[in-house]
Amino acid sequence: MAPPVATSTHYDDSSSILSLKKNEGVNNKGVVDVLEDYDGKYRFAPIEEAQVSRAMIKRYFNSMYERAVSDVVIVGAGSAGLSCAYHLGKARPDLKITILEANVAPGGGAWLGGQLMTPMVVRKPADRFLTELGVPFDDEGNFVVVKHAALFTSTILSKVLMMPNVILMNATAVEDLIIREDHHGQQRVSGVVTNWTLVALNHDTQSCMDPNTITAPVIVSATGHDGPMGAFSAKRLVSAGLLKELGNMRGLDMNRAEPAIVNGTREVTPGLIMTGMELSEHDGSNRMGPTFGAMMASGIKAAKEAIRVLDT
Ligand code: 48N
Repeated sequence: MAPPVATSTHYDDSSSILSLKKNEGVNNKGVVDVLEDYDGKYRFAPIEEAQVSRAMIKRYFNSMYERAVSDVVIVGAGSAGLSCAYHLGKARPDLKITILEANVAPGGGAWLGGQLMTPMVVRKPADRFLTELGVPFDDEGNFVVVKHAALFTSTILSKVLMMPNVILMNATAVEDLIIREDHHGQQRVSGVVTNWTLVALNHDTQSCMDPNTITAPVIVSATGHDGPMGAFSAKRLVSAGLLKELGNMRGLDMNRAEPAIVNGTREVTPGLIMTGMELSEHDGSNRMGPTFGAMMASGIKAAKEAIRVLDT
């Protein structure tokens, strides 16, 4: 008996498949018949569960398909990664920028100031970035204070997510780097290996769950210092033999740490730009503790470096 022939599935959202009659819930003026009445008569437009599922599936998996080849991948949506995405997305609206964030909640360590206290300190001149974003602050002379760190993070997150050329894939971990020889015979980072974070955290509880990939000419790594997934690329460069050893983050010294991170932001290996606190693990620079100006300025510098690398 001949094997069954696979039929291509054409998804048709017409009401013929769904139980809803076409235009059900539309009144005689062609307007969806809803009622925003908080006295017990609130009425939504009707919907089918399948419409909700398909609305999400179509958009998410279209973006996965489309971003399998990106122009810039930013690993980590903390203050450095988001500052990079903002500056890059604004300066180069032609670029397909894909942010990968292991946590469900992006933002990294920038939801709080220090020791769970909420105000965020930013040393001048990084306050100019806050002004550009429209984040209000108290001016204390050499530094400014944002009343709640979440005000900075939610503002930059909303601006980045509103950029048409930037997409964020949260709950998505980078598990490895794609490293191959370029036409000069040089080892070059050319993409990332990805998996759902919950899968990445459970590899030894299941049989093999292979990853996915995203290729791009430039990867910006902003995975922060220590922690379960922190300093990911720095550690991977060591195990791949592209970095002799980790510099390991040194003790707290605000005045040394912040300029070192900003000025050290660079393409640490062909195709990979490193920014934010991950650099302190790569280079062995000091930590700065609860001041965030260097993360913003380092992210902006990483964006400028990405444009330089793309344009060479
Ligand atoms: O906020 P972080 O950890 O990193 P940065 O560099 O953006 O900002 C650092 C800053 O919050 C500080 O640490 C402050 C200034 N303190 C300094 C100090 O002295 O202590 O964001 C990194 C993001 C996080 O959201 C991680 O979940 C994510 O990167 N991440 C990853 N995402 C995808 N794949 C991975 N492998 C991965 N590893 C980390």
